[in-house]
Amino acid sequence: MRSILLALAVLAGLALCLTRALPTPLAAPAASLAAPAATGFDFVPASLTVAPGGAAVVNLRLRDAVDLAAYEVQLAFDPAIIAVDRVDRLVGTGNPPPAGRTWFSLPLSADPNVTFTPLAPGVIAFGAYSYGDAAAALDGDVLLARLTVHAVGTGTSALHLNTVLVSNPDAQGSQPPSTDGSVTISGGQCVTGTVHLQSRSDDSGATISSGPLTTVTASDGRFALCGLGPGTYTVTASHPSFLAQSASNVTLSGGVSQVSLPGITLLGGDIYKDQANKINILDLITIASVYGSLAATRPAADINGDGQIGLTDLIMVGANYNRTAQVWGAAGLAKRAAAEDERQTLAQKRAASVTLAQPPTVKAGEVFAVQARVSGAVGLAGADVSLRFDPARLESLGPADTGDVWPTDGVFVAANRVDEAAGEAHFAATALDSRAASQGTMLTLRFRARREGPPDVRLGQAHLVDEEGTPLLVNVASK
Ligand SMILES: [Ca+2]
Repeated sequence: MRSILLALAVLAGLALCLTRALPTPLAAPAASLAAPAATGFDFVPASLTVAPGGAAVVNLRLRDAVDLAAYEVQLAFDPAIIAVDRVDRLVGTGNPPPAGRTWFSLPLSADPNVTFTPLAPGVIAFGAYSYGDAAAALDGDVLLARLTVHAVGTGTSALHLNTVLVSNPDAQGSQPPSTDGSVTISGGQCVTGTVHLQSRSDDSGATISSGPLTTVTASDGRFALCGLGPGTYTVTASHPSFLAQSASNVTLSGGVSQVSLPGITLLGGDIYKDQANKINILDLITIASVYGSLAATRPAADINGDGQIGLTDLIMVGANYNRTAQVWGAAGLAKRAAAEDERQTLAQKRAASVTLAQPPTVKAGEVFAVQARVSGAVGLAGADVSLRFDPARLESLGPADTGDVWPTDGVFVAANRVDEAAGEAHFAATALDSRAASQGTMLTLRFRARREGPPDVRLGQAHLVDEEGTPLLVNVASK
């Protein structure tokens, strides 16, 4: 029975998917079905003000959802006043994501920039669906999506849902009411500045907020938080994968149109948002659990935004380990950036060498070790190394031991696996809030020879990075 219900739920998702491009209202639910109830859709914040040319984010919410497994809406707005840049799914992406169901965005697209379906000027469709354990469908107030909009004119545009449809896991649909939101484009006083995101080349998507006002950074990190009146404000810059920074006592006096804050860099690695507001063991465990996956598995874990959860992301957590949310423009950051420039220059000048140390030949039954060593790795903070061996020739005696290049009690191993059948060992580690030594042993693997001869273990790949995730140049020698 469960499998039939699952199939129905998947079909419901597909049906939503197929109807998404049609500008006609979505199929009405069958009246005889016991539809899931919900108080209705609304926008959070309900209204917001954006400066001319500025951008902002607003969330779509479903209040008092019951067994929510899918939804789709058509949103209407005034295209002379605002444009919608993207719609990011929030439902099913919590920290941690809800267990038991897998959520997908509608429209389904391999292109991460396709986040909604344009139906007409000022009308778009989007949604999400899920499959999995029916008991894990969502209840209560659910944030469904984050809309990024930017100003194209002035005035007030309503955010109005033309049509809505929600479904439970049994494909029973309903059409809860909705409350309009609004976006006003107007002048007023502004706080401006630049927020960079550590390890990212694109600084867009950081949220700048003060009280009910929010905006987001452009790709060069610039923002203008407008619509403020004279007064004293706290301004906070935040991002799902980064430590927030806050400036208190930002004062706007009458007659001043704009106050500029110093440029800042948010530190990456705060993937698992908890009360601690600190990069800690929860972040390390989170990234280890999805290490090597595509970003879609856990979007917040793709700190540098390259679509993969890899060494650069791991190193952000390691390098910023134990750091907490910061005061805006904390003095240490500027120094860190200057030191980083110097280190990068050094790293580019000198290539590190990675070598494997192994006996030239072994006897059948002999137990021996193979070490992956590094030298000349100035600024080394993390490594992702794979070794290959012939499983017909060698039997692995287990995952790697961590070598002496890592700080004592200051290393976290995110991946340490041996695939005996494939003849591959994979190891990834980061130093915690410190650097590794520039030379030493990264890892040691032990084998038992199945027959006499050279063990012939080879280096598959060796990626080394510094504390900023910048790759070190690596020369590889196989012996
Ligand atoms: Ca990444």
